[in-house]
Amino acid sequence: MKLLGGLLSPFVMRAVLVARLKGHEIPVEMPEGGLRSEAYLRLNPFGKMPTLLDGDFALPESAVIAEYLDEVLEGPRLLPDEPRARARARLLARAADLYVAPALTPIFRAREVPEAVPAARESLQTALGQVERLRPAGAPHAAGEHLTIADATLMPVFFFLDAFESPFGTATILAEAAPGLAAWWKAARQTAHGARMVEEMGAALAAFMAPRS
Ligand SMILES: N[C@@H](CCC(=O)N[C@@H](CS)C(=O)NCC(=O)O)C(=O)O
Repeated sequence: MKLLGGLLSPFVMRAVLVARLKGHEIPVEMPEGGLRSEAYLRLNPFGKMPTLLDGDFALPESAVIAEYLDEVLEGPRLLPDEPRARARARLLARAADLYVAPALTPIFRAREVPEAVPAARESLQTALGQVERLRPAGAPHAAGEHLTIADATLMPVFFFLDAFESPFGTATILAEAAPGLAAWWKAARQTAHGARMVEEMGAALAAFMAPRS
């Protein structure tokens, strides 16, 4: 098995974390020829990362990859058996995909389109407040009592809230709009998997930001 993509992508890191939380390492590499090559588009017609390769089976879309890995890899289940707990884990992950991550995109692109940042900060505040309302108050993990795919989805997205605190105040928005989530993230980034992820994504972000000669 391998993942095509790079570790700076929160979508790639979601799949990596699902595997790690189940006790597995999946190698990650950029596709030869890039995301727009004919060869890659045959595996993933969206031209986005990640794509999971499992033998001759190519699977795009990180949310689907996360559930597939949960099913095929040995280890603790990250989608609970109980239907309501399973639905809540999926709901938190979906809210991150549909509302939180898109609010961060204009902040990531602030150098090109600075005028989009104020609206993005507002959308981020709204989205984080909405996700906070979906969580059981005081839950130790993203969606409740147990680690689920929601943790693997939210952790890489929240890396960027810390990374963009200066100059965009994104960690402050989290602390003010969603104090419960802020407490969850503070604990999550101190776990072994969280600290490793922060280090890897930090290195990837520094490389991405470095001036190219
Ligand atoms: N819905 C997709 C989103 C993947 C996505 O947007 N990946 C970005 C990196 S964070 C990407 O590949 N961007 C490259 C591009 O669009 O050219 C998933 O969950 O896998």
